Amino acid sequence: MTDAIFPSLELQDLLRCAEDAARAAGSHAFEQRHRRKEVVRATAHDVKLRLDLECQAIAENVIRSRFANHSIFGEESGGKADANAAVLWIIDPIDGTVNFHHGLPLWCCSVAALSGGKPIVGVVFAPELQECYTACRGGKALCNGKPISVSETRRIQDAIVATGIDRKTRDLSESTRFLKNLAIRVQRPRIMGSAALDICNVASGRADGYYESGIYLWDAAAGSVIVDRAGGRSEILWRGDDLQIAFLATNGHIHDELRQVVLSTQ
Ligand code: LIP
Repeated sequence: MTDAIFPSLELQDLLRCAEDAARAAGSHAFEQRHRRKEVVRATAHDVKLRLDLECQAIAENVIRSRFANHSIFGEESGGKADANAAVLWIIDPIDGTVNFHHGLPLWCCSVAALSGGKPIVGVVFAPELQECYTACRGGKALCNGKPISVSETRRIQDAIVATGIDRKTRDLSESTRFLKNLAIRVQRPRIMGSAALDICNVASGRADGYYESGIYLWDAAAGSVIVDRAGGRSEILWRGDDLQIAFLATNGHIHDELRQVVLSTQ
């Protein structure tokens, strides 16, 4: 499928740029992982690392060097994203920061390009897993260059569903109620600590669904293209005015049922 605004040639340029940015930033975090305890700011349930800031700057520089007139917004940017930009790049320099900070390998760098508010290119690079997920509108979802696809799981009772706890308390009780409802219905719920990787796990068929409330667009934008192009379904179920979202991604088969579990929890 080609696109009137972004012919496939240009989409490939955006995709290459997203991959180079994610690989450059992720590799920096990996090479400098001995500095994972360098904290700029800590709150009760979160940390801001010096490497978060460095990795965002690295990803931004890669993008700026090729697309000087595009808008860029990242987890570390502050202020507001330019929603009207023809192309808006969204970066999460280290998704799964707390995992990274503790030395757990489940973290990644996530880079997406949006057009008209919709993600059209997504790359998720997980250096310690040596996995790089890529996809663009109209193309195939790949992991390390090989096509991936969502699982065939059709019944929610056979599903692994990943989630997370909304630490910024849009409604913490909603997250815990959802976890309880989920545990009753699925084979196993999982909390693994990186939204972008959770979504890629759905895309590659390792998990069957993912839902989390209170994450941000930068956690899910790249993953949403990847899971959609892997044959799955994704949607934003709630949107705040500061890019905070509630996000659902599935293999498609369990989508409506899992959405029902979410809605029955609210
Ligand atoms: C984190 C996620 C994690 C989620 C947290 C947070 P960060 O991103 O990916 O899975 O539960 O709410 O958003 O802060 O490490 O980039």
